[in-house]
Amino acid sequence: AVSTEDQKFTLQEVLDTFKICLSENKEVLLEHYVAGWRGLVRFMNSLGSVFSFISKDAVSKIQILVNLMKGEGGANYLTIQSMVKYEMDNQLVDLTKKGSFPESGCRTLLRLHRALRWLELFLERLRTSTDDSKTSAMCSEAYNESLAQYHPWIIRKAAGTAFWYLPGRAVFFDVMNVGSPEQVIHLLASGPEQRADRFGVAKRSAGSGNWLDMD
Ligand code: 1PX
Repeated sequence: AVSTEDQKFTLQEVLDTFKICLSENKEVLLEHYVAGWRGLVRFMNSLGSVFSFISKDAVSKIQILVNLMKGEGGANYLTIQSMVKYEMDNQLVDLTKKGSFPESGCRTLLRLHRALRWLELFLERLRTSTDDSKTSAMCSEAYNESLAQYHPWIIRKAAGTAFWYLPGRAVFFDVMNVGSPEQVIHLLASGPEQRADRFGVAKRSAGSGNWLDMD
């Protein structure tokens, strides 16, 4: 049975949660970032159990951040900026290869954030797609342009297999729970370009010099 809580749950709320991440002085509040991610995981879980190996990884990374926020040094994990400063100042990050700090906040957030880049690309394709567009194709194109670059062959293979089981476009629109396809498209159109403009941030370039490409 679907609980009332599940019924209230819409993509709009998740987007709003991510929007309020940005503090007045343009820092990113981790509490809301984590809450936004929890919302995404719920969406993913509603799409079926084939994706559970993907959502499990997201959940464990969310948990790493939550533990750091609740831990001894928790006060340093208020924003992404304070987290980076704290972990860098105290040499709590492996800067090149996996080493003593496989669960640093920096490394964990970087992986989650690369996944958000995938989502951004995927939702943009979904928004501009037509009735006969295949979600599996949109998903793997978005994946190849983002996350795949950081995944070893075996993970890419597993992800590619999972994409075959993605529900169709109509199910995605439905699951978002924001109304008609037109309303979904409208919501998705208030996307990253507009946000970037509003905050005076230049649009990220796909090429080098992108912080998502760090280790
Ligand atoms: C209404 C539509 C909403 C749909 C929401 C979907 C949210 C997607 C969230 C994807 C989260 C994936 C997190 C992956 C983080 C990651 O890159 N982890 C790898 C590296 O971590 P490590 O600690 O080992 O360095 C890790 O190896 C990954 C393992 C799992 C496989 C990840 C495949 C990612 C495919 C992304 C597309 C997801 C499609 C979901 C169906 C909608």
